[in-house]
Amino acid sequence: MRVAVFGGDGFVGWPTCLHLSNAGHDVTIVDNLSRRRIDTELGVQSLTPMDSIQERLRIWKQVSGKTIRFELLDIATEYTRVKLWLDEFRPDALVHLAQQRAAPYSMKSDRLKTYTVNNNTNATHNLLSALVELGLDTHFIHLGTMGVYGYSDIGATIPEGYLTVNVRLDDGQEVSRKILYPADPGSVYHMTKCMDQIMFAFYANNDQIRATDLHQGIVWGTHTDQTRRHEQLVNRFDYDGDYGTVLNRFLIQAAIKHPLTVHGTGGQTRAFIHIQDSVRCIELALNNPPARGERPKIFNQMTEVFRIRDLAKLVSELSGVEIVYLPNPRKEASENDMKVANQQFLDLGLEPITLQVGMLEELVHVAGKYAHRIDASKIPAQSGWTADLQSRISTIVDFNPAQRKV
Ligand code: USQ
Repeated sequence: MRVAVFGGDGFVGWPTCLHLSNAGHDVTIVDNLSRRRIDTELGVQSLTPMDSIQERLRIWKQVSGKTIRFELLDIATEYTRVKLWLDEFRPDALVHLAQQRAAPYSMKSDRLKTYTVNNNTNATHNLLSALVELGLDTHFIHLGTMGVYGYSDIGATIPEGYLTVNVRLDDGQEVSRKILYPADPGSVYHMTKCMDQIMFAFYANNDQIRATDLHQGIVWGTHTDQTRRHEQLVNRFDYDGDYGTVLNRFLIQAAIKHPLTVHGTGGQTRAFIHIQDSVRCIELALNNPPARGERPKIFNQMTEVFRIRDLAKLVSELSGVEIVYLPNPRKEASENDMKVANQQFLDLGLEPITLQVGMLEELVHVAGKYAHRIDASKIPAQSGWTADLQSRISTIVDFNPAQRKV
């Protein structure tokens, strides 16, 4: 298939491109390289050393014999170029990952809230609008988030996108309807993913766009089968207070004997998935598109559920590093339970990598290997969800032993 991967230079995008190229698809990356710009803005860098996108693609060609093309394009602001490019490339499928994906970054300031909304919603809408205008029947695969559901415990398993509700009609009869699960975003970033869902529903209904929305949990891990093939194909790994996700942060903290930074009680329960499974799921979605006229297909792209303090305990037991419970800079429930349906991917053959199996490898072969590149001053969370919570940030930074030594 001809596949366009928008955001193919990012953490999920890069291994997705290699995975799909390896599977024989004709892949082109479209990216504005904004993730690299944000690293510079925040004064941070990936734990793993990353080459330029052109160099990465040169190495991929050398290692695999396969070509992945690259187009430097900002799909959120350059609508006309996006349309011209789509008209020329005419992909069978597109994978849309070209969005600002960090919740803390999206809550840092009014400027970054606005940037996140403008970038994420315009990116999605520009692609949808161009497909309709060009009359392309491209399968639109979007990386969404588990966070669209919120994390409140209602005592029922979170379904895959749609909730069955019974509606009492005016004449007293009851009918059953499937509706989009009520959106309950926990950050401006998550809010944009909720808005994406509405756009897919509208364009699937109005223009028969074939859309798949992948509600992904927190990704952990670094390597996939393809990124392992050469040192210069390595994936990025974020550990800073804005872009680092919780388990990857705990792993590098363990590697440098930095206390594991649990926010609040650590009673927050979240869904997780390994990066290798993430790219497999995208391929499964690619091979199983919805029919024209069907409502958007929604998958829960996650494999395991953990409470944050239990994750910290696991990493602590493995590494001997202590846990610290810090004031939570986020506005989120301090304790929640969560059960999530993910049968669709299991039925399609996904065999999940479990944390118990994969974590040790990460700790030794990634966090340990690159520990010399860690800047401990970038570890503390820097973004409060409200002005009140922002005032706790100095407590978090002061609490941080690594920071105290500086
Ligand atoms: N947390 C800690 N200590 C830390 C970092 C985080 O206790 O040092 C806690 C947070 O307070 C939160 C939980 O861990 O309760 C998860 O935080 P996270 O930074 O790992 O994940 P999150 O901000 O939710 O966002 C990440 C990705 C996002 C994706 C989302 C999936 O950045 O792109 O959509 O995970 S989900 O969480 O299921 O919505």
